[in-house]
Amino acid sequence: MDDKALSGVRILDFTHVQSGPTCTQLLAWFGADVIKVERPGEGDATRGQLRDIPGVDSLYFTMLNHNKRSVTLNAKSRGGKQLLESLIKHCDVLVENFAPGAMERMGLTWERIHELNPRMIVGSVKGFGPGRYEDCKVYENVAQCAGGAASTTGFDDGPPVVSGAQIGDSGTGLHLALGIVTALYHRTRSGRGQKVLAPMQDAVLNLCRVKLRDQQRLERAHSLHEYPQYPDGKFGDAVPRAGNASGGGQPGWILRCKGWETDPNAYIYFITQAAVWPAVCKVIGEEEWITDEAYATPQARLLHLKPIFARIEQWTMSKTKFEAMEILNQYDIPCGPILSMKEIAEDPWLRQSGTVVEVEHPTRGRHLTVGNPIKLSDSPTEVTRAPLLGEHTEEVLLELGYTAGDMKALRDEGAI
Ligand code: CAO
Repeated sequence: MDDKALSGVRILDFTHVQSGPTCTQLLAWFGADVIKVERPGEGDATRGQLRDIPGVDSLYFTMLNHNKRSVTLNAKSRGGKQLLESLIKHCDVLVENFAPGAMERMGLTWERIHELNPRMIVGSVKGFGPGRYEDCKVYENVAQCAGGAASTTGFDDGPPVVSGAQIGDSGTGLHLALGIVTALYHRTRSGRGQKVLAPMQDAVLNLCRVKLRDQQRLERAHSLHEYPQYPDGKFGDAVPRAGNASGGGQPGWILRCKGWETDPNAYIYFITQAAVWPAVCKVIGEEEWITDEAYATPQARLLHLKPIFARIEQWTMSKTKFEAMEILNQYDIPCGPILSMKEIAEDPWLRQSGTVVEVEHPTRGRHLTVGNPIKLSDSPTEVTRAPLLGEHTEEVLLELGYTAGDMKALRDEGAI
């Protein structure tokens, strides 16, 4: 018996690019039957973007669409519209991330969908929620900028910086997935579907929550003592960029390790957690700092973070990042190596946990992917390859009751 957590849940996946597909991929990993609807001929634009092998679906597409089925359907043709309506009646959830107004232009208003299937949950990603930008198209970095991430990332003397972590796209997809399973749970009591909206700006802001905390602290105190601007620099009226400072009350910084001159990732993140301050002093050979008034308390240390980290760095530069990790972990000193993508791809433990997975694909061969980072003890994830364009059109139409003759007519019309 298929006892996956979401088995039996059918998702009409009308998503493209990254944000929406992240959400439906997660739902597929939890066991939902995800039917991805794509335009005949071209499909999701990412199939052809950033291609590394000519004529083969890109890694961009294959890494965001695992465990799904693909149906091609022209939503603007007569037959395609009918098929879409059958799918709406057949499925529990519709997920989409089209530009604002695109669903309505296809005739798929919330009212129409709800009329066809009152139990249907409709999950949407949009760039912005209601307001001055609600009609705008949005990509990842726009969301990072509008959600407060860019203005608070980077160094004080440089421009705003966007993060390599796709918090706008994949971050919003995660938020939407939670909204959808919550609505599914609610439906078990109410019997009705509802709309779930995850705007990208809001999702990024949610992930930047601590910066809004700091904005209010700044307004009260005109200074933020754990920020690198303290005690020498000036604070303005908005939260400044904090470089590599730790986001919380435990001061941290990125320090060079042995080999940094040639290896761009020979660095370690080092946190001077108060509880292990004596151990830090012992490791770096500054035991007098344990009792010296200038260093003994977390409050006093905030005035000297730069020289403290410079001294710790003298020590980390004498070790590789992995040697430093090994020593520091013996003392429970929180730290982490700066891992390159190459190191992550080769990491045996991430492979063992199923977070880095090798998948066989019929046209590209074997490729690496990020598996399900959320582990359910009774519903383990088996990562399967992304579908080829329209690979399951016939299979799904047969399930919907379409005959071979119906399918021929739809094909002749260009609807599938
Ligand atoms: N059959 C027929 N038409 C289809 C179709 C199908 N199966 N699938 C899509 N289309 C049509 C849509 O109906 C739309 O047509 P209209 O413009 O005539 O209404 C058209 O394809 C294009 O859709 P789009 O405007 O969403 O696509 P785009 O490439 O121009 O914009 C994006 C992409 C991402 C900027 C936009 O979709 C968007 O802002 N989405 C919401 C925010 C979001 O998710 N952003 C994250 C993207 S990942 O970085």
